[in-house]
Amino acid sequence: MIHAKAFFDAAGACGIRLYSGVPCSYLKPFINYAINSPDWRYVGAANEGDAVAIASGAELAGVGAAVMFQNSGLGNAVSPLTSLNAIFRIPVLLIITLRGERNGSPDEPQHEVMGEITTGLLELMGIRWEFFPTNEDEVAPCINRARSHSKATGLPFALVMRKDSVSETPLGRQEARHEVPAPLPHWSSWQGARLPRADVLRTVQSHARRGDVIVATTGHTGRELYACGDLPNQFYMVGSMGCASSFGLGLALAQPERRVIVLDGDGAALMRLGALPVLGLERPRNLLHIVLDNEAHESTGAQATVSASADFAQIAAASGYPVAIRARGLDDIAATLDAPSGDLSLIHVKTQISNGKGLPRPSITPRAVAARLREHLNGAI
Ligand SMILES: Cc1ncc(C[n+]2csc(CCOP(=O)(O)OP(=O)(O)O)c2C)c(N)n1
Repeated sequence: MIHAKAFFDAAGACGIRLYSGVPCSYLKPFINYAINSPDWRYVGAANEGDAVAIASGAELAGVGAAVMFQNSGLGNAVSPLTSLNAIFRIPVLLIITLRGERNGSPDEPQHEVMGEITTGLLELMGIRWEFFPTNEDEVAPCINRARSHSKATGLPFALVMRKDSVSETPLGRQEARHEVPAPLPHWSSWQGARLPRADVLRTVQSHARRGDVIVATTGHTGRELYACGDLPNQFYMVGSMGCASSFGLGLALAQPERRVIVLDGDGAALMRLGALPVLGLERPRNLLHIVLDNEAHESTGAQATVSASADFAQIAAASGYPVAIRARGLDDIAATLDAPSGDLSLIHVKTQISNGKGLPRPSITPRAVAARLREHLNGAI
């Protein structure tokens, strides 16, 4: 058994400063230590996939990051692990508990199947793993092996944590960080026009500042942004649907002086709606979240989403975003982008459905997109 401090200190020496995750009873002392300690940043995520995306954003922006969760949530993380980390080559350190270990101490029935397949599932995804160290002398060598592998391959590395690996750390006092948000005025019907998505994207490009980063959600939005003009500060999230805002959160926390603009879809935002209260609590002043709401999964044939009856600005306000705007036209979007100092903001904009015919797919590979964005993030703001 090790003390959490031994791990955090050794990981800190390798540049790991941000942790995100979802609790597990096996992880309790480890997460408690992260929450208690002022030396490390812990971002509690709504689900394991969001935690992977948050850590990935931080990592791309130059802050080493680790993700911790129970193996029951590994399935929730498969989408970003396979279609974000693997293809863009964004390495994060994974700490995954092993509930239901075969031949381990008896565990509850819901862990039986995942306990059997956890390490096999990691191997299927091409993720190298080791057991989490249980002797303090093994901690630094184990983290060094993980980081060397990630450095050489650009891929995540997993440490699989068995029961009783970490000694007790009680949870300290957790301050309430924000007041309960005030609701927006009631929204009875949409007041603004439905804008062509390309016009919104061109407005964003032309009002973005030189150092800004633009993250575009899965499907037609990324393709249309690319068609409007391919730029090194743009990230086309071709997979990991729903992860754009969490990924943007990681970027924004890692580089608080740089503005991050997230272009989300209604389908994507709904898929991982739990991200909004996490952003609302973390409240990065440098993040602007724009939901392009065409009320459809346009990219897969324009099947309706449920967004016709969902008020994203109200959801954002109720989730703790200090600014939540219903855009009536392009001017509202331009004005928000031109405002001198920011606060976490969401703009809800209704867009037209297009058939997407003729939209190119980025010819630049995901690896090249990530590599040039790293360079942009290393440069001046
Ligand atoms: C996890 C996951 N489920 C489904 C898909 C298939 N898919 C790709 S884009 C898309 C629709 C996205 O809808 P929305 O965010 O509203 O954007 P739009 O297509 O309208 O631009 C879907 C369902 C996927 N890529 N990933």
